[in-house]
Amino acid sequence: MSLVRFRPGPLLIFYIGRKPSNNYISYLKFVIHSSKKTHVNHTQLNNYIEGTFEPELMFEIARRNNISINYKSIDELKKAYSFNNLQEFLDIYYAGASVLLQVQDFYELTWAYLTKVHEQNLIHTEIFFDPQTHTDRGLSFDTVIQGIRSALDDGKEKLGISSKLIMCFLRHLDEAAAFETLNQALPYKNWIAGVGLDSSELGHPPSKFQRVFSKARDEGFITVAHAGEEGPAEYVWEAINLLNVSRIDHGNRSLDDKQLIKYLIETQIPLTVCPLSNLELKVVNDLKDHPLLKLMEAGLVVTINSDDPAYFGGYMNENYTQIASALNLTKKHITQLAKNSFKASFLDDREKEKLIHQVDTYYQKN
Ligand code: ES4
Repeated sequence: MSLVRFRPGPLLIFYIGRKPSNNYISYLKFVIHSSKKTHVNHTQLNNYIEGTFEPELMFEIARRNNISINYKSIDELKKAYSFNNLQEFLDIYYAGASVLLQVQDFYELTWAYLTKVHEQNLIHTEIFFDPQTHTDRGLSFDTVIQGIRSALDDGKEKLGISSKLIMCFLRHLDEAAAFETLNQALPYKNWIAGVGLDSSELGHPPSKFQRVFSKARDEGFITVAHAGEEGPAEYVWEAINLLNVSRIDHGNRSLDDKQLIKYLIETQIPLTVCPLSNLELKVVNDLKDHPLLKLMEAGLVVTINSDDPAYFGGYMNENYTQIASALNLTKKHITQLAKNSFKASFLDDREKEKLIHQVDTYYQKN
């Protein structure tokens, strides 16, 4: 994303070339579109690799694998991207992912994402992947991770994009299945920075996965979890107290609980917020009602992310421009969001400081 984009997770780069006006929209457009000669960075932390599956690539891979898609054309498929809630989206998202069969398919999916975010000047991405979506169809864990990993290696080498992988457990499945997935991941421990929790939130509280997260932490994984996207603030407490998470994915519903907000401010546990996802999944009815600014002004560490950009109509740039416009964000807010994205990342402290300093310098000069 010139500001950078992706679900999971990635980091954002601002380009500096000429002075923007004081108006926030020109500032943001400037950040996004100006010359590539100098830049400030940004990262994205809540981005699903399976959620970057653009319809064109989906049809191509389906054809190659002799799998028929339930939609006659790309346009027909795109028309189906209209959701009333998280579950309606997940049904179509899992169906889309089911055309991925070979290592090469996972490679192409990931590489397509990386080249796209490279155009938006992303320099770092922290990406979710859902192994159970694939192993439940008979694929091996190895097939999935080899394809993703080798594209990420090429992304580093050829595009200069660094990355971290976060493996999510599907919370609509049971604890035993999550343990099995964790065991499958152990031989690939060096490739996976953390574990997360995703899929249908309501009725599947974090407490269901307390023991598997405990084992994951013992094995050295960082932990994160989706909480308070559709579920109650209580689920955010559970993610913090029972799963020991370093970040909350979404967390919108935290605002329902004053004590929780106080705690999130004190501890500076970040929230990875996804404006266009929230709009498309009817978590909010209008971006003007989005809680992002309230959360920021209260002093929480809030970041902007794109979640499943191929399904929700936008990568990072689109998330930034649309939320900035809806909430009248100022240059100061936008700069704070970029700095938060580094602060909340799993980069090491020296790297974070360097990147935050670049954002500050950019802000002062522009
Ligand atoms: C997801 Cl937006 C969202 N929430 C929960 N689980 C997911 N898996 C893919 N996208």
